[in-house]
Amino acid sequence: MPPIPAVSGFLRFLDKLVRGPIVADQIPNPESEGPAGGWGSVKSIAHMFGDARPSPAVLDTLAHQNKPGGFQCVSCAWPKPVNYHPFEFCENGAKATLSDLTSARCTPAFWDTHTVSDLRDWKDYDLEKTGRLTEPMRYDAATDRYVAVTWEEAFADIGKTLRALPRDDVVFYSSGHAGLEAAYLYALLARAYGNNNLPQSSNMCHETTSVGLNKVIGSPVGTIIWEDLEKADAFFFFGQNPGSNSPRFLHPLQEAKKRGARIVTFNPVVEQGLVSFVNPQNPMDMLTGHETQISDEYLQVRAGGDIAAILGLCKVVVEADDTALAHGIGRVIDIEFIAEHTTGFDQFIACVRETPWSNIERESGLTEQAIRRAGDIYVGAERVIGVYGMGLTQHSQGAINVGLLVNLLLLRGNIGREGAGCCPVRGHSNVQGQRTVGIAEKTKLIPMDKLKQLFDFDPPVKDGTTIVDAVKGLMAGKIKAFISLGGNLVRAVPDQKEMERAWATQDLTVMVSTKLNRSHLFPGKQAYILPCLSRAELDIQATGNQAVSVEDSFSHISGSIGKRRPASKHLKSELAIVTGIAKAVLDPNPRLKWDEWMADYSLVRELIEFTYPEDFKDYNARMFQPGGFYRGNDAHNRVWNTQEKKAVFTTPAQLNALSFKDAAGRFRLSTLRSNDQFNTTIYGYSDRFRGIEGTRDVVMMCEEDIAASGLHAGQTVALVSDFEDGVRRTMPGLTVTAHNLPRGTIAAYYPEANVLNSIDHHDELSKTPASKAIPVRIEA
Ligand SMILES: Nc1nc2c(c(=O)[nH]1)N[C@H]1C(S)=C(S)[C@@H](COP(=O)(O)OP(=O)(O)OC[C@H]3O[C@@H](n4cnc5c(=O)[nH]c(N)nc54)[C@H](O)[C@@H]3O)O[C@H]1N2
Ligand SMILES: Nc1nc2c(c(=O)[nH]1)N[C@H]1C(S)=C(S)[C@@H](COP(=O)(O)OP(=O)(O)OC[C@H]3O[C@@H](n4cnc5c(=O)[nH]c(N)nc54)[C@H](O)[C@@H]3O)O[C@H]1N2
Ligand SMILES: [Mo]
Repeated sequence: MPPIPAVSGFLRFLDKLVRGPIVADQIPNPESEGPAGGWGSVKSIAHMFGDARPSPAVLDTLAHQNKPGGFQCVSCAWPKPVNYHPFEFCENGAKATLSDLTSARCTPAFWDTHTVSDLRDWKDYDLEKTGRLTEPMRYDAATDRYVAVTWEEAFADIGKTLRALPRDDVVFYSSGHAGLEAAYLYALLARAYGNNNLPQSSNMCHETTSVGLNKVIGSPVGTIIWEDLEKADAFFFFGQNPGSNSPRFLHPLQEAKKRGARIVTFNPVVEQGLVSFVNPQNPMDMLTGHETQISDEYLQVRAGGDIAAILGLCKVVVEADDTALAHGIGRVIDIEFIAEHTTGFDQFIACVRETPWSNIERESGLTEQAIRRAGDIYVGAERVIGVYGMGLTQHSQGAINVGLLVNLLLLRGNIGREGAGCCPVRGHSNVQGQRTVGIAEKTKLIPMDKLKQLFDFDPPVKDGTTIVDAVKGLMAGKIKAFISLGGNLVRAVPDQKEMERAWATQDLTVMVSTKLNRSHLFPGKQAYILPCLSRAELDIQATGNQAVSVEDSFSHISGSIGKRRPASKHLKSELAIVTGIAKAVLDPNPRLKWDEWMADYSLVRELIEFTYPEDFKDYNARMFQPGGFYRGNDAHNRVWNTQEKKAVFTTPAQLNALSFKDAAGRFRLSTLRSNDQFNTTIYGYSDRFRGIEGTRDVVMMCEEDIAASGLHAGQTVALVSDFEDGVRRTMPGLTVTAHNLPRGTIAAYYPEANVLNSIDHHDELSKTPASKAIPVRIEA
C-alpha cells in the first residue's frame, strides 16, 4: 500500500480540481496512446469533474468507495480486496460516481423547451448531460412531452394497466445496477404477478457464461477468488479489456508481474491496458512514469477466431505431453485429474491431433510460431487463470468459445486449485447477484417451493423470455408492456431501428432510471419515467438510512451505504419503486409485506437468506466484512454440478465462432466500448487508449484493408450489414480510421453500431447477441 500521506495528497489534488478553476491543463500531457492509467487517467477524471461539477463533498464519497462502511461502486463488478487500497476506485469508477453525483438536473421544466421527437436527434452524450432526473414523469402524446405526475398517480395507473393485460405479455427487464434486495423483490413481483419474464442485461453479455460455462463445469459463474490472483503464475486473457472495463484489475496484474507471472493476451485490438500500465494511485509510479509491461505475448486473433487459437494452444500441450511420455519424464497433461474429474477427453484430443496447423493459422489469423510461444508459457506455468469477456461471449458460437477455454484449463488441472481457474469478468456492479437472487427467466434456477412456502402463492411454472425472445415478441406485437429496472434496452439490442418502432407500439413502458436515455424517447401508449436514487445517496426509510448489497465477479457479497444527499427530494429508492408498483398491481396477500420490507431492508435480506440458505448464511451479520462474504462455488472445490457430474471437454464442430462464411468484400465488424463510456452512457468523446478523439463516428480498419478496399483514411463511408436475410441495415457517416487490427476484422463503437446487427444473430446455446463479429460490407 502506498503511504497514507499520498492519499490525502491525491485527494487534495482532486480537491483543487473541484474547487478551483479546472486545472486539467496543468496536468502533464499524457501521450494519448501511452500506458493505461498514469496522468491520462487523472486528466480524464479531472475533465469529468469539470463537466459534472459535483459538490466538493464528493471527494469524501470517492475516498470511501468500495470499502467496508462506504458504498460499492456503481460501475463494474470487479471484486473488492480484503486489504483494500487507499483508493479503491479507478478512473471509470470515479467517472461513474461523478456522473451520478453531477450537479446537472433534468427537471420537468426541461420539457417546456423540448419535445420527445426533437430529442431523437440528440446524441447519447447530450441526453446524459441533461443530468439527474428529479420527478416521476408521464408521457403526454398531445404535446409530445413528458409531464410531472405524483408517485401515487403513477403507481395507480401502472397497476391498472398491468392488471388488465395477459400475464405473458408483460416483461420485467433488469439492467445489473439494482442491489440484491430490490432485485429479490422485483423477481417476486413478476412471479406474484404471474410470469417468469425476467430477462436481464446479462442476456446480452455473460449469458453465454451462465449457460455455457454451467454446461461444462456446472457453475454459471467464475471459479476463482482473490487469493488465486495472488498465486497464479500466468494469466491468459481472451477478449476482455481490463484497462477500460475493470481497471482495478490492473493492480493485481501489476503485482503479479512484479512477482514474475506471465500474461498472454488474445485480442484483435491492441488494448493499451493489456500492454502497459502506470498506476495512477502510486505517487512513485506517477512521478517517475514507471510503466509495468502487462502482456508478455499479444496475439491479435481475428474476431471469431478463438476456437482455432485455443485449439492451437491445446496442440502445443499435447505435443509437449507426447515428448514427455517419449522421454519417460513427468507428464504435461494432468492425467489423474482428467481421469477422475472429466469426460470427453479422448474425443477432444483426437480433434486436436487431427486439426492441421494450416487450418488453425487460417482461422485464427495467427502464426503457428506465435501460438507456440504462447503455448510454451501455458505449459511452463504451474497455475494458470483463464480470463475472458465479451470477446468470447458475444459470438454465434460463444458457448463453444467458453468451452474451449475450459478445455485448455482442464488439460493441466487448472480449475479448482489454488492460483488457477476460470475468470469471466462481469459487467454491471450487481449483474451476477441479481441472477443469484431470482432475476431469471429459467424456472429451473429458482427454488419455487421456497417462494410458495414463504409467500403462499403458486409461482408460474412456464419459463419466461430471454432478451432475444422478448425483442422478437415486441417486434411481432406480442409483448404489450415492458417494465425496466434500469437500463436502456432500445439502445442495447440488435436491430435498433426496428426496435425503436416496436418499443413505441406497447401499451405501457415503465423505466426506472437515473438519467434520460434513448429508450425514453420511444414511449409506449402509456409511458412513465420513474427516477430513482443512486447507490451513493442516502436512502432514508421509516427505520433510518438503508444499506443495500451487491455480488461481485468472485461471488462475494458486500454491503453498501449511501451518504450523499439525494439529487432531488422526489426520488425513491429502486426497492421503494418496486414496492410501489407491487402494491398497485397485486391483490393483497398478508404474506407480501411490502410496507414492512420497504421500511427495513434487513427484513428482505432475511427473506433472501431463507430462500437461499447456503449462499446467504448470516447475511445481515456478514455483509460488511472486508472484501465481502463468499457464497461459495462448487467448481472451485472440484465438485461438478453438470449433467455428467464431471467437467466436460467440448469438441468443436468448426474452427471459428461464426454463423457465416468469409466472402469477398465481407468484413467481421466488432463493436467496441471506448474508455469514455459505460455501456450506453457516453461520458465523452475521448478514446485516449486507442488515440481516437472528438468523435465516435468511425470505422477502424487496418491500413492494408483500407488500401485493398480502395479507400483512404479520413474518407466517409457507410457500413451495410451482410446477413443475406433480405433486410437492409446501414450505418452511414463513418470516418475511415486506420487502426492496428488483423485483416478482415474491423471495428466500430457500441451502442451506435447496433443498427447493423440482426436480432437473429446470437450465440446458439444462450441467445447472447453476437456483437463481436457482425458480417458487413463497406459502401463508399
Ligand atoms: N468503463 C467501462 N466499464 C465497463 C463497461 C463500459 O461500457 N465502460 N461495461 C461493463 C459491462 S456491462 C461489461 S459486460 C464489461 C465488458 O467488458 P469486456 O468484456 O472487456 O467487453 P468489451 O469491451 O465489449 O470487449 C472486450 C474485448 O474483446 C475484444 N474482442 C472483440 N472481438 C474479439 C474476438 O473475437 N476474440 C477475442 N479474443 N477478443 C475480441 C475487443 O477488442 C475488446 O478488447 O465491462 C463493464 N465495465
Ligand atoms: N453491439 C453491442 N451491443 C451490446 C454490447 C456490445 O458490446 N456490443 N454489450 C451488451 C452488454 S455487455 C450489456 S450489459 C448491455 C447493457 O444494456 P443496459 O444494461 O440496458 O444498458 P446501460 O447502458 O447499462 O443502462 C444505462 C441506463 O441505466 C440507467 N441507470 C444508471 N444507473 C442506474 C441505477 O443505479 N438504477 C437504475 N434503476 N437505473 C440506472 C440510466 O438511466 C442509464 O441511462 O448492452 C449490450 N449490448
Ligand atoms: Mo454487460
